[in-house]
Amino acid sequence: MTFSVSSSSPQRESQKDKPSRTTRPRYSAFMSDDLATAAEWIRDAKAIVVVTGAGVSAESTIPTFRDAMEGLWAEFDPQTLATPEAFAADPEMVTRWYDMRRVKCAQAVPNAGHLALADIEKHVSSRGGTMTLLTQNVDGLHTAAGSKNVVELHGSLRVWRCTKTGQEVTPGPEPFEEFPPMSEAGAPLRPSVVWFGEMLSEGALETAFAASGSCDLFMSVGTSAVVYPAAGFVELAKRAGARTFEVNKDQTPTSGIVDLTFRGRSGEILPELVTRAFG
Ligand code: BJW
Repeated sequence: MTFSVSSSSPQRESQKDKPSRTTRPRYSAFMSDDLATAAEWIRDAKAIVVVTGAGVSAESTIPTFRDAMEGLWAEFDPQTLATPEAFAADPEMVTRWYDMRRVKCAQAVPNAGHLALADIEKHVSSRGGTMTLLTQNVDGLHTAAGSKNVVELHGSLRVWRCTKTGQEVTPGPEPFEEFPPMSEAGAPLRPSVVWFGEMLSEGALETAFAASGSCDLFMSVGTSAVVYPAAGFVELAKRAGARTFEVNKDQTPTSGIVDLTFRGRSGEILPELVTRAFG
């Protein structure tokens, strides 16, 4: 296991990419203290909010959003493809990209990070508390891992909808045969995800703002924290007095806001926190 923790100390950042010579955890006693602190926060919390991003699913072999451009797609910018304008200009290309990702997601299974978050929810609920999992991911893996109170902020890649009637369908796991795929009403189907410039669902927004503004612990996990409104929830929680921490392989804009940053893989750090919190 190779991870480090920082409470906004730049020196500790420099340990980030050092190779580990042994299988022993690399964190020092001080770092271990921070893990113990975060575990205590989890154990004590009555209302937890977690915002997750593509990094949580990276260990389930799903490329992160900004790394999703492999092979034939390497020359494209994901931020340009994930727009209504790109779909209008070239529905074939955009739906081919989404279908490739859809099929990959259908084959993926939850990893230790997803399972740890589901575990935390179970423990918190059993003590009468709440946990709200705000995910930017469209892969459905949190629900597959057993998380119950999941808000899919950016929609779902499993669900597609008719661009004429709005009717939703859940296609089988095999690749589409035509691009764009057509609905029963004879119009192109599009993935039921939220593209740049589109509004998140009103219900998702209401839940996310209310939960972030009233939680006592906020965790940001595996997100580059550059896409709004999701990137803003941590500040809302912090202003409302919540304890905050981040789990990410790399530094993000959130790193400078939170009380603690754990630098490493969510599939390693989250299970470690669960073990320390609940045994
Ligand atoms: C690991 C790891 C491991 C790797 N362990 N970590 C305020 C200010 C400025 C702009 C705006 C604003 N409010 C709204 C906007 C506009 C826009 C926006 O935010 N633009 C920014 C780019 C500046 N937002 C919107 O348009 C939103 N709509 C909206 O607000 O409507 C009203 C409005 C419109 C216009 C103007 C103003 C208001 C909609 C946003 C929808 C985003 N949709 C996407 C696509 C979904 C479908 C799809 O998947 O294709 O959602 S974009 C993309 O980014 C996707 C992701 O959910 C999202 C976040 O990415 P994420 O998950 O963080 O992934 P990565 O790849 O970026 O990062 C992975 C991270 O994991 C990295 O940090 C790694 O280090 C880490 N990692 N392995 C732990 N093992």
